Amino acid sequence: MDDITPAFPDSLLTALRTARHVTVFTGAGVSAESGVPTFRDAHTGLWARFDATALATPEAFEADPALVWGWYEWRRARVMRAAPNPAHVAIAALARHVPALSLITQNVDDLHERAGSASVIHLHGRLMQPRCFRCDTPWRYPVGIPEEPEEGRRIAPPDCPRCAGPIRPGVVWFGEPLPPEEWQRAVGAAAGCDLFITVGTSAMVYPAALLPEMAASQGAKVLQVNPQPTALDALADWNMLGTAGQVLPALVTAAFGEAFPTRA
Ligand code: BJW
Ligand code: ZN
Repeated sequence: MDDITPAFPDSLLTALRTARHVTVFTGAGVSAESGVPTFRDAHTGLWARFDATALATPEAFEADPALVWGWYEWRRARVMRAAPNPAHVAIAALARHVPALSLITQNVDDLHERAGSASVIHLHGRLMQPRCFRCDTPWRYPVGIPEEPEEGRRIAPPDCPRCAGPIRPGVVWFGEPLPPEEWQRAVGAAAGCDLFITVGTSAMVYPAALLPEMAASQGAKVLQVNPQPTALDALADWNMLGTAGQVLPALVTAAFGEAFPTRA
């Protein structure tokens, strides 16, 4: 097998070893190697096959709740069958090596938590925490992993036990505000860190995409981990071109000597 261990500049390793507060900011790319599709990657991204405006807005849910609920049930079934990958594991491990680590994710899956990360800031909500579309009452899924419905299957959402309104996925759709407490925590983590690591995001969705700029403007160094160029290339002090599952475990090993199981 080819040696794909990336080489890291000394300046990056020093920045990581001496950082007092590291903030990690993740997007869909961190879960790609777990088999969870990204949004904007050509061919494999969700938006290559589905129309965002027909699925990820409150208007879309009002117009066709069963289409939207069915799509999220398909995604929930996939996430529940997925496992954290070496990138999630390395981020959880990094928290044990630095004095303080904040983890901000745009992802609605729970793979960071399942890898052992605590206090994850979920900017775009959580797939596993649905609530009523009308009265906001939280709703619980039945226990167990659902059958994976075929793509595009309509499934009527459950009724709210309190007001009989439709239950909606617990995610933030376009045009909706981010959860205010999570946003405030994210702004604090960006402004207060000395190293900001952005992983697997195209940085095209706002206001989340402002966070790397906020960190840089407060003096933090910025590391980007992504196999493709993004809007953040010019801002980042280091661009590690590679997948999260390759780069992050190798980085933690290079900086702190913690070894990770190699993949078959
Ligand atoms: C790998 C990899 C591997 C692949 N390893 N990497 C300013 C200007 C213009 C527009 C706006 C603006 N401010 C707000 C807006 C509107 C809008 C917006 O940003 N639109 C833009 C698209 C232009 N924003 C909003 O509407 C937000 N709300 C808002 O602003 O509210 C204001 C308000 C205030 C008060 C009252 C009312 C309103 C809400 C945004 C919500 C976004 N929601 C989604 C869907 C969530 C639910 C769901 O999951 O279905 O969140 S959209 C989607 O994009 C999802 C993601 O979290 C988000 C970001 O995507 P991400 O993670 O970057 O994924 P990709 O696919 O784009 O990129 C993947 C990357 O991984 C790529 O770079 C790959 O190369 C890389 N990769 N494999 C490492 N193995
Ligand atoms: Zn209700």
